[in-house]
Amino acid sequence: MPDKNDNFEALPDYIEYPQSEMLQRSQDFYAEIKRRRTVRDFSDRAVPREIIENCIRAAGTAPNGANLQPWHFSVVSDLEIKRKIREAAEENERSFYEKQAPDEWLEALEPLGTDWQKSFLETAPYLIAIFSQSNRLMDSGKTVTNYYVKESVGIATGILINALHHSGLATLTHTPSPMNFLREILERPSNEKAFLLLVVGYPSEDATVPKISKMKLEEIATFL
Ligand code: IYR
Repeated sequence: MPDKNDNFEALPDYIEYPQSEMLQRSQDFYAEIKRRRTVRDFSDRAVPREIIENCIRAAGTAPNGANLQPWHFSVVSDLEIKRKIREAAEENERSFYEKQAPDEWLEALEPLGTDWQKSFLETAPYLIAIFSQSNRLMDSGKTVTNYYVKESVGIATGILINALHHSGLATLTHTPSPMNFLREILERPSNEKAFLLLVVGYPSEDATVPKISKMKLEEIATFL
């Protein structure tokens, strides 16, 4: 292979599978990911921290703008901090459900059975608050701008949810609105903005989920 320059190396870990195996792998992956459900009933059973660490390592491999990796994952297991997050989230959610939310939005939420009460924020063993970084202060003292921040953090979050599911954990993508309180409670710097709060743990034994379906391939894709 011709040398490009010293910044490049041969693609290190690519594996080409025979086509029959590719087909099998794509089917297996779909079967695995389609079992993922957003859960709101969590058990308080402990989860080894190393599993969470590995899943965040996986999230950190996400493709992102200029490889500036504009994210921070704040992992909360401390009960006192979880309680503070629950209190602040419930205060906001209460006003969302009782005052701010337009009827159309409440109607859209109806099938999910959500309300302002968020006891899972204390029950689940981990809350992972995901922050996006609009810029970063480098060791040199220079501030660099990050690019495609929402896209990058969204992709990393998707990989994180996938990794946690693959490990056997249930998640809830919780979006308290507004979420500024997370930056304050978790003492994150001013260049960071809370992106979402992932609730992580085992589902409770009596966990239920809404009967919903996903759109068919023909409804979500066109092939030209
Ligand atoms: N943030 C609120 C409301 C909510 C909004 C959407 I869009 C959902 O898919 C689910 C809930 C809450 O977390 O209850």
